[in-house]
Amino acid sequence: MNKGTLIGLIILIIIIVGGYFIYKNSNSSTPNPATNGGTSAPLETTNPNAALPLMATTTPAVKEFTVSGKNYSFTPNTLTVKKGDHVKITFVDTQGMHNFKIDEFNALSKTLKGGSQDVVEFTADKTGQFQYYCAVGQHRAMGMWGTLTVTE
Ligand SMILES: [Cu+2]
Repeated sequence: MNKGTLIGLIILIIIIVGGYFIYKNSNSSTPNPATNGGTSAPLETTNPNAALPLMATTTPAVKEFTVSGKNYSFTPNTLTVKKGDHVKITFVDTQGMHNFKIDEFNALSKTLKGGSQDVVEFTADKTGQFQYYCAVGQHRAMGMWGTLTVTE
């Protein structure tokens, strides 16, 4: 092997190695546009969040009911409100000694004699079905209860 072929071989190696790095760099640069596209995607997910404040602007409504009680039932025995409603119930006792109670909302009227009434107020801050009942004696077990449904 003479000097001429050795230099030629070195030049050839330089061209091959240099060509490899140029090829590799051009390859590794192609994923960059994809990652740029990926970083812009999370910006689009902020748009659904922008709609949430609109839903939160609904003003709490006042729902008023009159519920009458006698031995041993409530009329009506079902009430339905929406979550967040302020509920105002006028409990009218038409016969016997009764009250109106909902444990989950800490709602309790005075214990009344027939012919009197009391107002119970609370905010329906959770969804579900809740029992309202008379807490006097065994009246609840005797059927003096109803169902308050709080919807979303
Ligand atoms: Cu009762």
